[in-house]
Amino acid sequence: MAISSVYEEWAQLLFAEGASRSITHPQSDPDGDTKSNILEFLLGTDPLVADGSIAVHIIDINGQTNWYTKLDLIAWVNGIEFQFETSSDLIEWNPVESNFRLADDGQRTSVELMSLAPVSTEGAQYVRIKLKYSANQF
Ligand SMILES: [Ca+2]
Repeated sequence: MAISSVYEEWAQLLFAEGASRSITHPQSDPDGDTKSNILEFLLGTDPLVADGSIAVHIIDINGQTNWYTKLDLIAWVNGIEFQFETSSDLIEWNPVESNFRLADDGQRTSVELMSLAPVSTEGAQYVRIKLKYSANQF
C-alpha cells in the first residue's frame, strides 16, 4: 500500500468528513502544537489536540555542543528526512547540518536526530525540526 493511501486513511479517521485540505495537508498544523500532521502521523499523536512540543537536548561530544532528540514512532515512511533548523528571531530559519538514523530495538522504532556541526549556546536561539519529503509521496 502506498504511503499516500496510509496517510489518507489516517487523515480520514481523524479529521471531520469534508475537512479542507488546508487542515488535512501533511504539512498543516491545525492544533497549533508545532507538530505537522505528518509528524503527528509518525508519532501516533492526535493532530487535533495540542499536546506539547518536542524536547531538543544539548549534548556534549568531544567538547563540542550538539543538539539531539529521539522520537518514538509508530509508523515510518521511506524517503522522509529530518533536519534541525535554527533561528534567532523566529522569522528567518537556517538549516543545520544534521544526521538522523532509524533505530529499531524489536519493540519500537525511533528516529535519532543530531546536529553534526557544533551549535552555539550564546544568546537567544530557537531550534526546530524540519521534515523533508517528496511531495509526490502524498
Ligand atoms: Ca499539530
